[in-house]
Amino acid sequence: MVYVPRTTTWFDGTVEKPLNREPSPETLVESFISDKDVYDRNHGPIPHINADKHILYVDGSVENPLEIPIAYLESLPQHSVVAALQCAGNRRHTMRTKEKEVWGIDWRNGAVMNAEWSGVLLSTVLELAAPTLNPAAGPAHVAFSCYQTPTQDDGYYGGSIPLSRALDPDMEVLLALRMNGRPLTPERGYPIRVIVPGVAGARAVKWLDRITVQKQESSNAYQQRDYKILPPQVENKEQAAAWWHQLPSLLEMPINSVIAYPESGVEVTDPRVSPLEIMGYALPQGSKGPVERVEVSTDGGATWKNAEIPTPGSRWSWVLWRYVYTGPLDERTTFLCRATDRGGNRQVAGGQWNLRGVAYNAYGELTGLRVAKREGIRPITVRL
Ligand SMILES: Nc1nc2c(c(=O)[nH]1)N[C@H]1C(S)=C(S)[C@@H](COP(=O)(O)O)O[C@H]1N2
Ligand SMILES: [Mo]
Repeated sequence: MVYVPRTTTWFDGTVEKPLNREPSPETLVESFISDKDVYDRNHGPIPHINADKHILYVDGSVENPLEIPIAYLESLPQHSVVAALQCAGNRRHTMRTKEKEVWGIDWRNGAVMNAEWSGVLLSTVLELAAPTLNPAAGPAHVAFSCYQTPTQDDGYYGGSIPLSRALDPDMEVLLALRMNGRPLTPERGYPIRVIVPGVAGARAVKWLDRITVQKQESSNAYQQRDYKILPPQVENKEQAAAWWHQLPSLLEMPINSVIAYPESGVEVTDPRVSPLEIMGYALPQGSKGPVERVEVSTDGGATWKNAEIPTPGSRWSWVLWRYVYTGPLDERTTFLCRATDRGGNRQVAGGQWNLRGVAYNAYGELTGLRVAKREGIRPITVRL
């Protein structure tokens, strides 16, 4: 095994208290491209890396193991993709409150961002390394590892995806050096992170040290014993222990949409006096984007009306949407939303409860609005 030097100059946070936060609902749906204020999801401290010293190792079942400096990656053909990055635990708060207690960070709707990522296609680097495994002939995976810091559940952070996806340029798996045209920040994985469009954020390994072609999935805890949909009868960690190895790792994320703003329970002006503008985002299923339609129902899902999608989405992006309501309103009025993507996937009513609270995609919901005596919350200005 290669020795991977630690290129961190200093760490932000600790293994015990990593940085985990999400933007406010207003900020979340402020613009189609998310920029400064985005969610942070960490299982350990944030390394601040010296990119001049950083080497990306490519090894395992390859003809040519590689040791690639960041500067060399900059010299390879660059590729850009607009893609959403979403934590598998996004919306966990809704699953917990609508269904039953779950175990994990209490993410609301904000563990997702949409950005333009640029760098080198993973398929380009794998071609240079020449994998000796044939995905058509048997199990084959590409594992991504970051050894800069231990994590809460393992000695490092890692994840993997099938080799077939990694080799397919059409899947646009990226070794990202930039976000929205600028070098990644330390929080986003500087100097290099993986972006796997359509796939749970857990595989988007930040501060990437090593890419390994191998028969098995990554042996890291976050591939093996987390980020999986446990069956509904599993209700505690002890029961989960017997299940992890039998279940598939989360890969593609499901079709989804939420109402982000306003939030349930706030005061608004009577919509008959001043139209109520509700807005949210919608995400396609895996590679089946873009989201082509978002609908809103005010009668429990009996009838649906189209929301407006001011900026059309792309294959891997989210869309932001808006719906203007001018009808009567009381605390029981409930708005539901559902998305449909190009592949024909449409969100359904119920979310599948699971102990880890991952991949929740029940209809988005807004309820409990109260008509303000004077003036309700002010509409926000959005650049859709
Ligand atoms: N090295 C490393 N990469 C990581 C993680 C981590 O803790 N360490 N967290 C993963 C998870 S679970 C998610 S959802 C995304 C979050 O990326 P962000 O912090 O840029 O939002 O990074 C992934 N990559
Ligand atoms: Mo995540």
